[in-house]
Amino acid sequence: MTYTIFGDKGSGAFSAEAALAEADAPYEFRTISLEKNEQKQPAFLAINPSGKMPALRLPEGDIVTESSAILLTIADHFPNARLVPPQGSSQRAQAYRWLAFMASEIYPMV
Ligand SMILES: N[C@@H](CCC(=O)N[C@@H](CS)C(=O)NCC(=O)O)C(=O)O
Repeated sequence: MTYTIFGDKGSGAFSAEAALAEADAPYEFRTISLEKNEQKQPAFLAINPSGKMPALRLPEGDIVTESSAILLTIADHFPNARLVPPQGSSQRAQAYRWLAFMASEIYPMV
C-alpha cells in the first residue's frame, strides 16, 4: 500500500516527501504543475477543493491536506520513525508549536 503526495518540485510538498522518506515509507510523488496552474484544474480540485498543495492520499484512500496535518499524520502512521518527540513530553509541545508557527505565520508569507 502506497502513500501518494500531490505537489510540485520546489513547493511546500517537500515537507511531506521528506517525512515519508525519513520514515522509509512507500510513496509516489504525483506532480501537479504550479507553472501550468494545474492545482486549479478539476482533476486536482477533486482532491483538494482549495486548490493548494500538498495533498496526501493515504493507502486506504483518504485525502489529507494542510502540511502540518499531513506531517502529524505521517508521524502517527510511522511511530517507529520517531518523527515527533514522545507523546506528553515538553519536546512534543515545542514540536507542535513550531509546526503551527510555520504553517500559520511563515507559509503565508512564502
Ligand atoms: N495552508 C496550506 C498552504 C498550502 C499552499 O499555500 N501551497 C501553495 C504551494 S507551496 C499552493 O498550492 N499555491 C497555489 C495556489 O495558491 O494557487 C498548507 O499548509 O498546506
